[in-house]
Amino acid sequence: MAKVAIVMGSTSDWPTMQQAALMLKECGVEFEAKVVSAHRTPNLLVEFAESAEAEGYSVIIAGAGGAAHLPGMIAAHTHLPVFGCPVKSKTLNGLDSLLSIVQMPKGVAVGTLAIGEAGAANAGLLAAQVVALHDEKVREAVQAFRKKQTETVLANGSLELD
Ligand code: RP5
Repeated sequence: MAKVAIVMGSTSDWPTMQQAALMLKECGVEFEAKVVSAHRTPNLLVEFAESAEAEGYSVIIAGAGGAAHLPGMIAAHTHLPVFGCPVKSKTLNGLDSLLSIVQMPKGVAVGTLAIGEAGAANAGLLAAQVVALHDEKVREAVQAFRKKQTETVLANGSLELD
């Protein structure tokens, strides 16, 4: 089965990136999560990205905050699809992370998600949708998730005064 890698710049990103993991779990997609820092472990980044396909990964989700170079540098070293998650930073609320990830030069692609937990969850969902292209079980799980979500919204859509 296709496997997804979730990498992040620091253990401090895990509370955010966990949302990607939870979504992949919900969709029945196998994943592994690890810390790979663009600045603190640059050699590990190259090693990870260059061996990702041989390791069995089909999609890479990369989250980082601040000077968030991890997704772009991973994309520079692999042809696998990379989804970038801007983690909310303490000083600039993640706007720095977003701008660091989204402005890739033409020719090296990162699919950038929203800042914070919603973006990380959607990175998991997008990765599951990619895997679902060739996996019937994951396709059914993605559809079931969306159906349940719609039903929940419809069931709770009537509002009244407190
Ligand atoms: C980035 O620096 C990480 O992705 C993290 O969001 C940020 C802060 O890292 P820590 O100082 O919390 O380890 O590389």
